[in-house]
Amino acid sequence: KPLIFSGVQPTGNLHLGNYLGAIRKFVALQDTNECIYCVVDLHSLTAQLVHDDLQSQTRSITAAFLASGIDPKKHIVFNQARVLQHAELAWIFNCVARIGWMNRMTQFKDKAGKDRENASLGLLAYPSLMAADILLYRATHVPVGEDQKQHLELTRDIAQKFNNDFSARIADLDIGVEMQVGEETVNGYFPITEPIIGGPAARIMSLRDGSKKMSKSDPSDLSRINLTDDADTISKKIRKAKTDPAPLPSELDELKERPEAENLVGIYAGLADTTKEEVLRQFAGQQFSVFKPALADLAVDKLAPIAGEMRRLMADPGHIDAVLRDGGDRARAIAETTMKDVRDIIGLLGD
Ligand code: AQP
Repeated sequence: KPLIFSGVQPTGNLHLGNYLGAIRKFVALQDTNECIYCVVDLHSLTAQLVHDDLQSQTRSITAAFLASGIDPKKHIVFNQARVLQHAELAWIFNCVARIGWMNRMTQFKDKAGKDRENASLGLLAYPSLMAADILLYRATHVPVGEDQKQHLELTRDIAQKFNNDFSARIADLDIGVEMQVGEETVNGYFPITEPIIGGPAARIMSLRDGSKKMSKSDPSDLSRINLTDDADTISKKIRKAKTDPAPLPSELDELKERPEAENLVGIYAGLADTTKEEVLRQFAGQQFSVFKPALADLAVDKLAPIAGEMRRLMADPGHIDAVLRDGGDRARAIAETTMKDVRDIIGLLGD
């Protein structure tokens, strides 16, 4: 049975990339699947240990989940730090994964920059914790933006190595499940999780530079549209977004050398829930002086209700905390069942 898991870090204001690349998919998947959505606060310590307002940022991401339409009664919404088993399984995965695997991660290289020796050990081990988040619930599918593809591949490698290394023990305990790995049918404990990536908004780029992804940590606020921006700010940022003087073409191929233009078309398609091709059919031959105001209207239309609902929810932090506490209790029950098996498989004495 499919089980969906995904997480978002409380590292700053959520932006349109987080919304279109991840949160909107979370909402769409909840109608037909069991879902677990997590505010991954432990992950946020990897790049920066001391935060001014981690608690409020954790609540704000939760508010964004709820305001976007995630139902915390039907599904599980919680913050990672409440369920200690995430850290426990991450430690075990640190011992499954190889340093070479971590060293190859492009996110680590980007975030550590030139001074790698000074990056936190947590930043290097980030994908182990991410694998633990997912596999603790034996999740089968993970909706994420394209930037997380490599980490998801590593999660699959960790699951496969664990299943292999402990295959005899898993068979002895009779707690494995049959699964298809490539051509082979194998018996394993952890599923080989599938990423859900794709659509026109899998990688939204900065509004100032079409070669950089839209990111919470970009120093320029003009580079991103925050979920909490008001209508004037959204319109201003789209008006100032970098473009080129040519009108929009009718074929997607013709946008290949125009990353900023393609990005705006992708944003429009993501917000309108359509394809880039369809957007070009509608706007072919139009100048940005026509397209940008249409995009701004659409963005305000879609985002203003979410921002309003987030404000309403943030005025009652007690309610948000209650949602996280309830979700944490339900997540912990599943997580502990997995950890009992994992301790047994490895041979760690526990209760
Ligand atoms: N630009 C993007 N386009 C599409 N999807 C994106 N995501 C992030 N940026 C884009 C997806 O949002 C989810 C949550 O991201 P995260 O906060 O856990 O981590 P991140 O990828 O590190 O996000 P940021 O905004 O870029 O933060 P910083 O600046 O702190 O690194 C993930 O599914 C991600 O793919």
